[in-house]
Amino acid sequence: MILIDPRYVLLLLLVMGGSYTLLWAWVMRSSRERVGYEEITEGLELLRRRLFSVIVLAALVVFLGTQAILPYQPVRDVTVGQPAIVINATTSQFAFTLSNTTIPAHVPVEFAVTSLDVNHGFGIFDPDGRIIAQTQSMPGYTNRLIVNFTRTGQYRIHCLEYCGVDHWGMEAFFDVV
Ligand SMILES: [Cu+2]
Repeated sequence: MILIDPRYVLLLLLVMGGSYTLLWAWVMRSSRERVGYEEITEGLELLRRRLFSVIVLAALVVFLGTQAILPYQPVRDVTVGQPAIVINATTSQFAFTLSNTTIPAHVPVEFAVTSLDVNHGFGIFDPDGRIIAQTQSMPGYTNRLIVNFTRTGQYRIHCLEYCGVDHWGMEAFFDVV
């Protein structure tokens, strides 16, 4: 798994934002001069068409070149097995209700997830805070999420679908023993 330090992301955003601001400052400064329309567009049409071709070609190469390394198939090939226990998980604004909050490790566990009101997310985070499984929680429908916990500890469930004003605080905990 690739984890990027959030400080590098912030630095990247600052560099991008700074470059963009400088570019617009330059555009604002240079827009004071009056130049004829033809003078500006002359030669630009050809450049624009060539650039467009290069971008389309590059996108096509990246799209086709990365088909063989897409991570979906290895995930689809994994078989978790018949669940040993079923945990009923019900969501409502803004809480999770679990039929059991102490869950055994090393056996397939099924979460039967449904909602009493609107759509919610059901994301399971391991003791290090990394998401390991998720599904949607929908009214009138039960989604079955089967997980085999290989580590003991306290896990957290967090809503991953914006469901209202207190969405940010919608979480629950369970222990894998
Ligand atoms: Cu939510």
